[in-house]
Amino acid sequence: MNITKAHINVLKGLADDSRLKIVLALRDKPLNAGEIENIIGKSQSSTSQQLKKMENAKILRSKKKGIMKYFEIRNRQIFALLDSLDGYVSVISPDETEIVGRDEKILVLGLSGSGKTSIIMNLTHINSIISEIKPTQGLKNFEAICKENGISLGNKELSKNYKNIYEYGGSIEDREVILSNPKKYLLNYDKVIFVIDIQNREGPIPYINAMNYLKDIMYALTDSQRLREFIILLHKLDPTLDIHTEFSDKYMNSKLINPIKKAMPPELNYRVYATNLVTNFRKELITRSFIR
Ligand SMILES: Nc1nc2c(ncn2[C@@H]2O[C@H](COP(=O)(O)OP(=O)(O)O)[C@@H](O)[C@H]2O)c(=O)[nH]1
Ligand SMILES: [Mg+2]
Repeated sequence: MNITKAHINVLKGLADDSRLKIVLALRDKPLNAGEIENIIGKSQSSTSQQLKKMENAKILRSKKKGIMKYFEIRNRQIFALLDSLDGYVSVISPDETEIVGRDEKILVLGLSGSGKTSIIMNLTHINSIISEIKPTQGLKNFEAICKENGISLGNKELSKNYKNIYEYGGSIEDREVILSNPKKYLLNYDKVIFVIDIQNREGPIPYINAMNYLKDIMYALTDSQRLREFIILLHKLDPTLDIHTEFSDKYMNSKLINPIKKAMPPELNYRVYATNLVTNFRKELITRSFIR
């Protein structure tokens, strides 16, 4: 590799949480400055400054449509670069889960008992007696979950992030609500995390309820591509499990990972991780979708 100014400019152009957020927001379609402003939650002047920098770094370009100016990604190779970065980060810092920037809204979904609340607690650095928490019903903001269960919100710096983490309960009633209007319940978030309890195999066909829920969500969403980031956690992959039997790679591939790949629409950007809380939220990347 010959190191040129262009190499440095691209890296500098990306090295900021707002600018990274802008790149991800432009993945699906061009946006105008006002729309970008809303997404990154910054002022008009700060947004236009960032956009200028990114145009100069040749990451974005703008186009006039009538009186509106739209911004778009200059070359989609940038997503291959970001995906490599993401893979690299998940290898070198698998435990780094603290989210930079305060505006990203995250929704955690999955069947009841899959481990959603426990994962959120762990991501937000709250260790508590998790088994005492009653099943989450309906939509809960994490701050509300904490209040209800008398859990300390920790230091103020982190507590700002808690406000942006939401959990939707996994009961049949709750699932019906979500599926009745997925646009309303799912597209409002920057990141949707779907949790599958790999220890709960539910009857003759393994993982049938979790897979049906996942498929229903994907089916309900096919006419829209605005799910920005979708992450599936194959959760409770505890280190004590017998990896030679139902938890072997081969079994997990045929019963879970391949069915997931089949269920996902080809245009959706998603990643699948194996996780457990026994080793303090260890996550290991299993598969990711192709870059468009
Ligand atoms: N073995 C194991 N149990 C877990 C793990 N994570 C959560 N649990 C347990 O799973 C149960 C359900 O967790 P909860 O967070 O309430 O699930 P939710 O209904 O999806 O919010 C609790 O008893 C947790 O202690 C894990 O990684 N391994
Ligand atoms: Mg819960």
